[in-house]
Amino acid sequence: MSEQEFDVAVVGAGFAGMYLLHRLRRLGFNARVIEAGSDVGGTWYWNRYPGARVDIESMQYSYQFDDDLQQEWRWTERYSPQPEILKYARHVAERYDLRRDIQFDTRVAAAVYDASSARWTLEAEDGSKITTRFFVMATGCLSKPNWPQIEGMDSFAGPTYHTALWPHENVDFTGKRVAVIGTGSSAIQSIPVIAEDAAEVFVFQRTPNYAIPAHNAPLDKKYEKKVKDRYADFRAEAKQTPPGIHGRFRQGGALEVTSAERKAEYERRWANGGLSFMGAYGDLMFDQDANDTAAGFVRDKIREIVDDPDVAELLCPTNIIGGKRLCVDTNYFATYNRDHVHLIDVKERPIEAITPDGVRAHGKNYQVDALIFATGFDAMTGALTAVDIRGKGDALLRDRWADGPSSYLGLAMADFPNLFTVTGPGSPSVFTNMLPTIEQHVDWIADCLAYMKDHNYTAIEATPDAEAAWWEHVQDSVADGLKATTNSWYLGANVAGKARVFMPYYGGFPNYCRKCEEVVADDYEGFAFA
Ligand code: NA7
Repeated sequence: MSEQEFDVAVVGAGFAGMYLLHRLRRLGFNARVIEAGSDVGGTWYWNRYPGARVDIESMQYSYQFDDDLQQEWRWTERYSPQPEILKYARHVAERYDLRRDIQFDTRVAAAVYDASSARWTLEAEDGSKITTRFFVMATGCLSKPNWPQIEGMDSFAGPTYHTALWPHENVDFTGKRVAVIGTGSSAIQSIPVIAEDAAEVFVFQRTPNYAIPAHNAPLDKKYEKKVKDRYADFRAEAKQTPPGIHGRFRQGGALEVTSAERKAEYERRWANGGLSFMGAYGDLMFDQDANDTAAGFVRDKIREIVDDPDVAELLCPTNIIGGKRLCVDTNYFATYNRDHVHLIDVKERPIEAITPDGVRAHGKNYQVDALIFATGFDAMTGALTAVDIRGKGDALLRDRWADGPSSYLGLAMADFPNLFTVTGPGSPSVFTNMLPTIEQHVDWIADCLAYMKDHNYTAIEATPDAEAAWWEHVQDSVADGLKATTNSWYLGANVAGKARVFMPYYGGFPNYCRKCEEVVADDYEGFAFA
């Protein structure tokens, strides 16, 4: 980074950083985006593993801030593959001439607040620095890869991959023996594609996952036209649903109907595919018996699809459905009917070691030519605590969050003035369609900075009371239901040593937006200006 001064520094050139830059420029701010990768795209820049695809329908997983953009852009598939989403991000960068204010290949290592000047100094890993009045971490919820702690981790002699750090060049598994560790969404998307070429695939499964078929297909042109003819209304309707996704969400209880009616409803949703499966009944995440009906339906589907009954049982999840993020698959379960795809259960007896030529489990060395970690992320907080962020009185964010994060609206933290987070812990983020959520956050932050400019304020900070009250509300939002009963990355349970605190806000997108609007209407209630 060159030694320059900016009004706003934004870390991350994913969809959040890109839109924020666009908004800030229009408001006349001198802004700089700093990005570790070599191009825009964030999640879609890094996660290039075979089969990577969004689990929200393409017509909804895009920006809506510019109607010309959303009318012009043509998606080709119902669920966009990673290369097409990256192409879209690049198109946006070019359309709004964003790259000239983005510094690529630069990873921010530290940020220090100086109270006397009310400015931040950001330092990159290469030692270069910039100073800025405002500092926004637009670093994403799932961006810090999680590597497991397994004996001999670095001993494998062949190529090692992480799904979240996939190489840019084509990786050819033709004729190779491949081990995949993990069975989350990334593994579920990539295993069927890898199995197309590989000679043998060994999947090491700790926890089986529920997956609903995507039924991906070329985007129906008639549907595209129908949506585009009323895109604004379509988007507005989506924002009224808890996840901010247009779809059918029913209010009734699963046990209020006969078992035949329930089965028919699940069959319709299975045939339609995707995440809307969980919208079948309003109590699936609140009532154990209701949840059991949906979970049992999916388990029966797995038993129908998978030929070998023992393998099918191993693939059947026993935890609640929806406790972990539901996966959306293409041929995942059927892939285990192929003779060269092997499932190794490592739940009771964990992987013993990574060896120079494979993976040792159950006392056996599974020899492979390539090793893939599909082991997820240090979610929600990982990218924020990876930077040495020091606020007032030298408060270090990483230490502050040692027992779990706390934030006002997922936007700002007490003692860290002029720092904003986009989709931070305490916001609905990962429970929603990320694109509209990102736009809502960015608009809120941009409007706030414009307000400060108008009022000649130089510093803003969340008050400790407002932050504590919001965080209590975030915890209350999951207190009654089943959501927090599963060991998931929402709880930090997937990272060794991480505090178990529920991080995203489960109160729904409409309630969250209302709260953000009320805060503004109330002269930024819960924030102190200087
Ligand atoms: P996930 O969903 O966090 O999945 C990671 C997987 O890796 C999961 O099955 C883990 O099992 C497994 N894992 C982690 N450590 C180990 C060890 N030591 N041994 C065996 N298995 C292990 O990450 P993804 O990248 O698939 O998806 C993340 C999100 O991206 C997803 O929710 C979508 O929103 C998109 P575990 O379940 O912890 O027992």
